Amino acid sequence: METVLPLNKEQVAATPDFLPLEGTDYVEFYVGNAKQAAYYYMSAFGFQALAYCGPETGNKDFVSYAVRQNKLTFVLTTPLRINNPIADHIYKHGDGVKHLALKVTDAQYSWEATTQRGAKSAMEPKTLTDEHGSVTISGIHTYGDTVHLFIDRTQYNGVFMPGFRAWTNPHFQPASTGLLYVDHCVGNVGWNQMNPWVKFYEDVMGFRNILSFDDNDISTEYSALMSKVMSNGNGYVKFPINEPAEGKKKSQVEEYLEFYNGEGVQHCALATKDIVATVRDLRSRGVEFLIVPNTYYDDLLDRVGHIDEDLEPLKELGILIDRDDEGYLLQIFSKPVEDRPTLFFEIIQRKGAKSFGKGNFKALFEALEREQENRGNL
Ligand code: TYF
Ligand code: FE
Repeated sequence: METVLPLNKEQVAATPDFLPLEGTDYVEFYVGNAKQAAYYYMSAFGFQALAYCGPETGNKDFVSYAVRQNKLTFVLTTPLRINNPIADHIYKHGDGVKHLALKVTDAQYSWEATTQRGAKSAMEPKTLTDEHGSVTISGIHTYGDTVHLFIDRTQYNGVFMPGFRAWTNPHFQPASTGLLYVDHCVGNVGWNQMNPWVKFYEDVMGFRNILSFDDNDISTEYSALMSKVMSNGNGYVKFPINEPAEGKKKSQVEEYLEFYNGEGVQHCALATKDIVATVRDLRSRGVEFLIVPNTYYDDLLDRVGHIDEDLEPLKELGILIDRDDEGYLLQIFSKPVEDRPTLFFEIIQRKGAKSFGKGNFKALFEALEREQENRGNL
């Protein structure tokens, strides 16, 4: 059963938020080839070159490219030598998300408040300085080898961060695809690990469980999972947590855990104001999406009622629609962006709805199972 646990405005106001977060600062991926990954996110997803660090900037062990589109910043990092933690991460997981960096106004306090509540430190607070000011960073471990960084850039006016130099290529400036910001990032955790991680986000980071899905909501014939959505106080940061559930065959979460060799980020949902234009653009640049059968659209309007968009383009592109009490949302899911069936992206446009597309789970997971089957992993 889907359970919505809304707190009213008074209850929210009465709950002191001990960890104020201003949103996602950036998402950092550890990848086998950062130069080519940066090119992929620029050419296929419409990011712009922003900043670079590597041997030329005094960094002997790894290279990072920061790319940006509106409020979205991705960092692609690759090791230059073996025997380094980035190389070990890639050896174990393949390409994937290492850092979900959160914007704060006090990285020292954020680290103290969370480690005092039981977080395992991943990085003690440190202040990096250059001619543009200073950035303070700290970090704590979350599920798997994933880390939350706290970034305070209130004293900084450079393009990204000390240690990086501005990076542009006047000859290659692909247009934006209209992606705006991170809507949510989902973690896949192991059997019976959802509730411990829910408790971690509650106790250590002051998040609330705003939505829960059990295996009856989220099971097709096979691809069962359970999920709880965690949100910070102001709702800018949302982390759903999935765990596998027993089904007829292998859960999609199990397939992920096997190929990622452990827990990690399953998908990041990227927001747009015009999903039809964004998805059409992404598709023409080579991004591949999961496709639902055309029959999905037969009774769609009976299910979701009136929507502002024409049905034809939604159908042509395979965009899914779902409604809740507050409005509706449009969403679509990419195929994995690596050869392993691990990380993928969701493109989402919210028109009032604050939910996560429960009405689409069946069609979506059946599409996913067809892919799983083609890979021989069902
Ligand atoms: O973020 C969510 O909860 C939705 C649901 O493979 C979802 O996007 C969960 C698992 C999945 C795709 C979507
Ligand atoms: Fe999602």
